[in-house]
Amino acid sequence: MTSNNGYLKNDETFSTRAIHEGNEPEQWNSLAVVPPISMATTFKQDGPAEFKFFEYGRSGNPTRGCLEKCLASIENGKHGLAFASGLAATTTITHLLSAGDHIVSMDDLYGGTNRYFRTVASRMGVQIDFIDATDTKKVEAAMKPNTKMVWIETPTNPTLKIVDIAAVVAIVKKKSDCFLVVDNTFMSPYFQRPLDLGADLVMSSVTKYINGHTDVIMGCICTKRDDLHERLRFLQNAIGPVPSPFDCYLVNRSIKTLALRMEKHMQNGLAVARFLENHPCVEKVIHPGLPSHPQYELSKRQCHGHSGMLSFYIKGNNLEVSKKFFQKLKVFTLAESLGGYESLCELPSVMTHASVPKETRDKLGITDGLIRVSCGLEGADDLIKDLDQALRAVVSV
Ligand code: P1T
Repeated sequence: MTSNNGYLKNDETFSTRAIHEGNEPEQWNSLAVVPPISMATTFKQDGPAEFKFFEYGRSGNPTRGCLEKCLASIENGKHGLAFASGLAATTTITHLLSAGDHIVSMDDLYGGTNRYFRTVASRMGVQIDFIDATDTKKVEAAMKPNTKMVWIETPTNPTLKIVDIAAVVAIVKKKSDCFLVVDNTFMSPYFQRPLDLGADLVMSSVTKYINGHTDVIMGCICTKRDDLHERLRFLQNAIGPVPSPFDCYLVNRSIKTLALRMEKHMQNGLAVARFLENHPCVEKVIHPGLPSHPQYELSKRQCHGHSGMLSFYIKGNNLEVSKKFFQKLKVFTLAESLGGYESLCELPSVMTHASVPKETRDKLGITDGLIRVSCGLEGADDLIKDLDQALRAVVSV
């Protein structure tokens, strides 16, 4: 399947790999076409410390093994690791560092990642600078002799800024003891594959598009690098934030339809964004697939398309108007999270990004009038009608 609209051509084998990699029937005595859910927490050993495949459920599990292989393949990686949440994956990556090391990260990040770096990792003796990585000169300027990790999120949550991944790769590669992580949650590997652009690690909140059914919390890390993988697999077992075999089964099942879902998320997201851009009750729409987005051309160069995410400023730009707007919605649900089959919207300033310091929120434009929208898989016309009636009910034109 290829994306249209002039984006980077997509990989025709994506769905084939999503369906077959790690799912080979020959790996089971039963020749099961669908990987069985293996709930065992431990595995019989031939002799003390002698085992063929698995030892103990935290260090490895057959159902998780299938999923990790499949995740690695759809990210064009060599290795994949699954975690109990996106933040568990983030925490584990940060454990690659030691006290005294320095991280270059972004001012515009998912609120939970910002909170983790600022209030948890910083207390372990790791120094972190939060910069505007959309200006790659600022990334270069922030690098210090002890910088060991650069962490970017693109598009950013919730203001959908785009970072030039290849340009940041070029900066990080100048320092042999530093690695680059890209949080790919908003795009899914269907629309953006940072490892192909030279990133060392790609991290995703699987909770979002990859699972897509709003019923699993999970994270993953994929890489082409053997050294980083070996250390991360050690940390996955040594720290212990692993997902349940049942959740691994559900996610492996969801990945089979990822390409189809993403194409529809893109269609709906663009239809809604174009509609809102001309709406009298809307001040401004942010969607990287609109020519009005400042990084429209960059997104075409580095992505294969766009997800169902957009943000907009409601006229009036205040908490009272935003609150009333949410009450009027009938198809969209007011809730945190994104990337599921159902359409959601939320107010980042008091929900997903409430933990970000107010001065940072103000600088980034995360105001009480900024509404984040995750377009699901419903009919585009129904989504548009719902937003239109709610906007007209609360904003006088
Ligand atoms: O929720 P969890 O699976 O732990 O993933 C954390 C995370 C990491 N990175 C990004 C870009 C994210 O958006 C998230 C989670 N985000 C939400 C819950 C949200 O509503 O934005």
